[in-house]
Parts: sequence; structure tokens; C-alpha cells
Amino acid sequence: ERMAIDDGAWLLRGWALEQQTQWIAAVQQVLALQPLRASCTPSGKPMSVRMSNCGAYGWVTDAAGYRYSATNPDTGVAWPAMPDFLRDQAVAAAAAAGYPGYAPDVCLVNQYLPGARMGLHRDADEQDWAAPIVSVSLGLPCRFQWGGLERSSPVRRFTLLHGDVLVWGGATRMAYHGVLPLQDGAHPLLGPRRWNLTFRMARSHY
Ligand code: MD3
Ligand code: FE
Repeated sequence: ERMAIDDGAWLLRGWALEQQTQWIAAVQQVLALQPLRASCTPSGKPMSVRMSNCGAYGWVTDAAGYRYSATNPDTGVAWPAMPDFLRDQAVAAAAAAGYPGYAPDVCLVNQYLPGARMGLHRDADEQDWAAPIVSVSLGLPCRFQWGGLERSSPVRRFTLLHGDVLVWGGATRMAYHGVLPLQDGAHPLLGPRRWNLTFRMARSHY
């Protein structure tokens, strides 16, 4: 079902379950070409989440800053093309949430192992903030939190489950959000991990 969770933001609960095998295979295909990378914040703090990307651009961070790059900054190798399955699913999810004409040029793959977390932040490195973000959760559940447009806004929390798809558009596109430390556990298909796919339009216009 489609559940409004905020102004312009929709939760498509279990939307990716039916084709979970294809989702997992597509991520494995990307990770075989571009293994997960341990990254640091611009201030040099190691991040607990490991990342890879597919698409024309990837979101990266290192001593040089947060940015979009066509290549893996560790190796200079271009990110693999976004698999058609992933692009088609992201476009369909955006349309189901009321955002036709979605054209993602980035799919960031985040891997959380138990204990990994993502602090409260906004996604602001994209050129066109009118473009929604599509986020897909696979593997272990997590506690997700989001607030308002100010870092100090009160936060709300809910659990994201394997197969859930979130579409963030409208005013909520620029909300602060984060992920609490992943709890121990083992998912039947993915074991002790959570994958999050975040589709974005980094350089294209909505
Ligand atoms: C709310 N990832 O990669 S996805 C990120 O689960 C990121 O790995 C988290 O935040 C994760 O930047 C959360 C859900 C998400 C993505 C973008 C948003 C929520 C958002 C943009 C605005 C508001
Ligand atoms: Fe984010």
C-alpha cells in the first residue's frame, strides 16, 4: 500500500518484495564490478556505512569533500551503468508516488553491518532539488529517523523493512534524516546486513 508519511513523501511498504531476487542479483552485479568502499568524511572520520554506486555518477566522500563523481576516487574506474531493472523499478516507484518523468542518474548502494549508522544529514549535493529521491531497503530492518528542514526540528522514527520503498519529494525532499545503529540479526537472504539503494538525479533536471 501507499502511505503518506510527510508532505510529498510516500512509503511503499513491501513494494520490492515481489522481485526481491532480481533486486539482490542486480546489487550483486554492481558490487562485483565496484566493491563496497570504506570512506571518510571530509574531516577524516571513517564512515561505518560502506558504499558503491552505479549510474553516470556516484556519491562519494573523502578528504576532498562530499561530491558526485563519474569515477571511483580510489581507483579512477567509472561506475558501472545502472542496470535496466534498477532504473525501471525506480522510475515505476516514483510514478506510483505521483512523480512521473523520473530520470535517476545515480544509484548509491549503502551497506550497513550491525552497529553501522548514518547521522542526521540532508541530501543537498544534487543540482535540482525538485527531483525526488527513491530509497529501497533490503536485508535487516533498521530504525530510520527524519525531522524537518532544520537540524533542530523534532525527529520522527519508524522501522524500514526488507522490500520497503520510500519516495521523498516535495517539501520533505530537503528534510534531515538518518539511520540509527543497525541491530544484530541475520536476514534469510542477505545474512547480517542491510542494503539501501538511493536513487537520485544528481546532474539531470526534473
Ligand atoms: C529523507 N541513506 O544515502 S535512505 C543517504 O537508509 C541516506 O541508507 C539512508 O540517507 C539509508 O543519503 C536513508 C532514505 C532517504 C534518502 C533520502 C532522503 C531519506 C530521505 C532525502 C530527504 C529526506
Ligand atoms: Fe541521505
